[in-house]
Amino acid sequence: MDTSKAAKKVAEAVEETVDAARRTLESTAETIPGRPGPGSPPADEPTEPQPPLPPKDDQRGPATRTATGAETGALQDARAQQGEFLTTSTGTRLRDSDHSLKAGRRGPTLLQDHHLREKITHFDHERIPERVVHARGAAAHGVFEGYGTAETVTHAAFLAKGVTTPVFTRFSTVLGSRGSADTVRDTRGFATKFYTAEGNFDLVANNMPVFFIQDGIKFPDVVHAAKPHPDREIPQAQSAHDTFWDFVSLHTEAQHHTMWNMSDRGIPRSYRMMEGFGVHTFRLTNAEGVTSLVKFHWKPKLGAHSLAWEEAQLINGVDPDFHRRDLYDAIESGAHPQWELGIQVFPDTPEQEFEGIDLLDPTKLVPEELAPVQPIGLLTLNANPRNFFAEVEQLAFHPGHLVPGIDVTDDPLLQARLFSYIDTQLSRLGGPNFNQIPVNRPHAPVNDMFRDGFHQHADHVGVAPYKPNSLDGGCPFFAGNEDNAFLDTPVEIPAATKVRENPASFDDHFSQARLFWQSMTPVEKEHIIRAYSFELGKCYEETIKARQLQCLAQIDPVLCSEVATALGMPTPEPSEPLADVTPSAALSQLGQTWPGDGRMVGIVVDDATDAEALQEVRAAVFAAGMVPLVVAPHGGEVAGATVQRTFATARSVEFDALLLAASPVPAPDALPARDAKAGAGGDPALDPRVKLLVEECWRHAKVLGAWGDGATGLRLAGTGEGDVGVVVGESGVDVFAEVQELMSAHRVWERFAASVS
Ligand code: HDE
Repeated sequence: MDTSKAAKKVAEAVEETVDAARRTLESTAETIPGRPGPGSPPADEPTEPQPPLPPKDDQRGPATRTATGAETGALQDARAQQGEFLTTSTGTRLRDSDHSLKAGRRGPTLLQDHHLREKITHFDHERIPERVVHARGAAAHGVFEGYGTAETVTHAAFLAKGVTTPVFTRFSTVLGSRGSADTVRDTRGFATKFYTAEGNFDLVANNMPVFFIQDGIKFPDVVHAAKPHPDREIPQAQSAHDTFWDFVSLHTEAQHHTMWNMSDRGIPRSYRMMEGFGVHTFRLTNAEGVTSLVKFHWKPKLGAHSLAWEEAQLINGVDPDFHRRDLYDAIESGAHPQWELGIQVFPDTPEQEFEGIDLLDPTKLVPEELAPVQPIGLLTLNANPRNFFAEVEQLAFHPGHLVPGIDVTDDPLLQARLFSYIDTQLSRLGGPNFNQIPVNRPHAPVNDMFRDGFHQHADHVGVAPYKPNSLDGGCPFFAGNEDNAFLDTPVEIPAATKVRENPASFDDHFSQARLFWQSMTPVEKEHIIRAYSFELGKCYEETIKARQLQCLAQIDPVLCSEVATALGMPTPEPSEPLADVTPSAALSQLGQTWPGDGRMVGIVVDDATDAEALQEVRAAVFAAGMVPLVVAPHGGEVAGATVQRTFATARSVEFDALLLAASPVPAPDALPARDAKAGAGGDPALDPRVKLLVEECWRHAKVLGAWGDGATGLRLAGTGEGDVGVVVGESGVDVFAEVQELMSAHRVWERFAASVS
């Protein structure tokens, strides 16, 4: 029997079950994000040819522009596959792609099999080099609207009031390979390409406002130290290893950024819940030609929030794609994430300092209390990509993609970046024409005189791609001020001697690390102590730990002694007096309330759960802009709803809050041999996996709620009414209303006891 006959038999056998399952799915699950295609598939292989299915509603591709920026008027799917039939890459229809051309059924394959050769050759070359850093990431399309408030400092057209600009934003980790886990402790990238009418502007930012090094020439060093060891190529995507701590303890300018990585900022809850920082100081020019120095900030409408460390570690195993999924699911479910773009503005003085802070030193931030962040526009991410490789992998940023009104400064870190980003695309994207890849194409007319090269998509005309020329009528012409040309701001450089040296102000390596520590709340300080203790505890060499402890002594005695105790090492004394700093409350992530858009709420049910009540709660969760995930003893349909997770497949880390509508007795698969999470059992009245869900949610300071039999479930799991962050009531809808309110603080912070102040 050949495979298609075998497949047919399988399809017939499952037809009935599939039909029933599909009916349930369609009735109850259509608003749960994550469906792989625009519709449910039939049980057997379709037999009638049809054009390619459209993408899902939440997806969009890059604008259909030419390689030179012209609007084509083509439909979005113009670049997608065409026609009803399988073809070669040159459009010839094929009747078979499963069998190679052979000399007889059992004979050798013939060299003349052009289709086999084309298919295998293309496959052999499908991979391109991953990004040398920031290899792991996810991106989404969106729109940016200017508030007009930046007009006093810049004439950049896209920042003018009411101007909307299409954007594509990519978030990333720094250290891991392309397939590494999302929730590792690391800095995150936050890079946005604005397709403005004046050319592309790339704001290539991070979720931390400072960087490890002050001069870009050291970038290969810090990256080599932080990446896996070159001999055994471990550990993947993390800083908890000797080479990282060797570098940052010897190279003390890295201590401030390291402190951010060890704080909760290193393990964000979601890409949607991260701040973004341009890090460097930029120079803006307004319509009158007056310049200002600024730092860019992204402020998430959902607030900046983090995972608990244990939660992050569990997620890396349970769902290594957690941040990707979160972003895509949120956009698919209509919870479009938003950030305000803001600037801190400083006078452009020859010293390039503000309140004694050197604005050219990328290891320093300017506290918001000294220079408030002024909102200048709103970013909304509203569509997922349609093709990850075409859009996200081939996306190429460059801090030198600037538009009139925005210029760089002499920050020596930024200066090296201005070289690096174009250079890296040459090997990653295979040649100099990467800006012609659809996702990188500007929406402004392109009239460069770059010609030829690998993968040239433009069909340039004319005979004189040089200047000056007369054969092409002197075209293209230079633009002047009145034509909105980009101006390299004429900044005066004082008479200087060529040196390989830093300004003296760059020698302060500890004061802002101390400022950050002093600005944290007690619970955030506990997390920092734990992170240093964990990471240094993973180092092999005592010398490296001792050296880093000496750095911590320079930052804070409590931090240093707590970490030293955890490492079982003596607490060193600081070698210099500690800096006298004023804390910045804006650096803490606690203390406010935020919307819960796109958060996941687990609802534990069993076969006795009241279907109507469950339906009401699900509706209330949807109405709150969140996603209800039904967790049941078995898959299929329970209490009239489609089950998204079973006790075997669920893990607490997927949920922001947990509701119990039932107190399920152990399900038949609650056997340690079948599901190790079932452990040694426990109370025979409650499924041990449900107990684990409750315990972990409690431990990670998540809100718990219960009604009806659920109250018994909570009690059997060791908590209940009266406990902090636990809501028990008569009706599910009322319970959820209270749960939602508690969730707005992100966590039940009171559950985390702090021993430091
Ligand atoms: Fe990058 N960085 N970087 N970087 N960076 C890259 O460019 C580099 C730095 C940042 O989603 C690379 O296309 C140097 C600071 C982001 O595609 C590369 C230096 C900040 C991304 C590169 C820095 C960043 C990158 C790797 C020190 C925050 C991901 C692949 C002088 C302001 C962009 C690529 C994306 C990517 C070089 C330091 C942010 C090699 C030499 C500081 C968000 O060109």
